[in-house]
Amino acid sequence: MKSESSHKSSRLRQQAEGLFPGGVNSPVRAFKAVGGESPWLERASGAYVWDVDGNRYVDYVNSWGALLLGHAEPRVVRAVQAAAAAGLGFGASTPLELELGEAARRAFPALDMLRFVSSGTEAAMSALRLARGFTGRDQIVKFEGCYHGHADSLLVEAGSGVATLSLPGSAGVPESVARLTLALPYNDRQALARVFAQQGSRIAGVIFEPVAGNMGCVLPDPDWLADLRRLTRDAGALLIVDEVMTGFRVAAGGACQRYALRPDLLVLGKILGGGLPAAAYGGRRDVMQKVAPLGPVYQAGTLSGNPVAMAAGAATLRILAAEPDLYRRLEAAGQKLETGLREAAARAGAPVCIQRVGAMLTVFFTSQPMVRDFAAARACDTAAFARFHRQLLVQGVYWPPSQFEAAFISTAHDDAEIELTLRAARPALEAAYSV
Ligand code: HOZ
Repeated sequence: MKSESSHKSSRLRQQAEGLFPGGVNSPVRAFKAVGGESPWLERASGAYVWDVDGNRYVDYVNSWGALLLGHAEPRVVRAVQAAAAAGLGFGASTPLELELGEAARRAFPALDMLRFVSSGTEAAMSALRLARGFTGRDQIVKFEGCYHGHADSLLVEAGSGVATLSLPGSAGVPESVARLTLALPYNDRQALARVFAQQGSRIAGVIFEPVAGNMGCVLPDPDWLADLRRLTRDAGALLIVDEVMTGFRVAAGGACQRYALRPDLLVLGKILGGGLPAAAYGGRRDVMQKVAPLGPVYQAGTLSGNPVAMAAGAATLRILAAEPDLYRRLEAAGQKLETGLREAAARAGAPVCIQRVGAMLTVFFTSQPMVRDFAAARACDTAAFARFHRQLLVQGVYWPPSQFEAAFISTAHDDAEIELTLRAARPALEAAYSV
């Protein structure tokens, strides 16, 4: 149980409110959707984070999924220290880029070539520009509730913070830009077929999360995945798989491996950077050869391939490659958490729908048997989720502060942490529906 102290956190929050919009540098962490006060964190180790008031929490945010090996993994930290000591950045090529690039390509055979950037937003935005530059077409298709960062074209019917704050999109995105993005319901084969029948020849690319994590964890229908590949290929449009969340998480080779997907372009981030800001886009050689300086599609970045971030990513991928048993352990931990949460919900009489792929999971507060799309996710009882979240936090469990985000398990989440979570979950599930 966490102590009642939140004195320093409160003081910092007040100071931050005058400095940062909403007191934060990214919206979901303001806890607007769950209420209560967000703890200010100052250190972390393994499965735990500590706030500035000395309270400890089992962490299921894990830097929004970036930390598959848990916080401050010693081998990753050592690699970062060595790289930092050798120079924080050069704005020039370094051998570490090759090491991480080759490791990414081994995991994702669809990556004939890739380009490093600094964030998932940048990677997805660049992949779209490339799809448009390669095909000479303007129209993009995305799916409601999927989130691909905050580039203008992608803030249409988006998940994550946009869904958390119940926004239809974002102010500042010109209507003329938004009109070039078609948002279809996730998993809807008819809607997809209709759009391709009507305007397939105008579509540059289709971008999607192969397991959605930004409307909560929503699994793909295998037939829909097959349609995506077939329809894009037949129409000469590019299939862009956004594996920022799922890459290296749902399998060593991400959702591409798990669902046998062969995209034209792939977007990676989070685990790729081992906890530091690194992301990438890549894919078919003929497409990537259009990127500057080889081709006419321009994209650049001072911090792209930053050696400290490359070192963190390379150390992480080295560990993943050396420990193939790691995904079996993650699956077992995910299974234990899911089963325990189901039992706790049944005992508490709390109607929930729990969806999981490997080490990512969401507890949807709904009596629907399955959440297949954004409409179903949005129909969940977000007030019940908020009560669940607040109770978990009081008991020392830091769950993602939105119904529309996935919880992430790391290899540092052992039996002790899962059991602590399940002990906290029982009263939290009871509290969820007791008003
Ligand atoms: N969009 C990220 C989660 N899917 C970050 C959320 C935040 O920190 O506000």
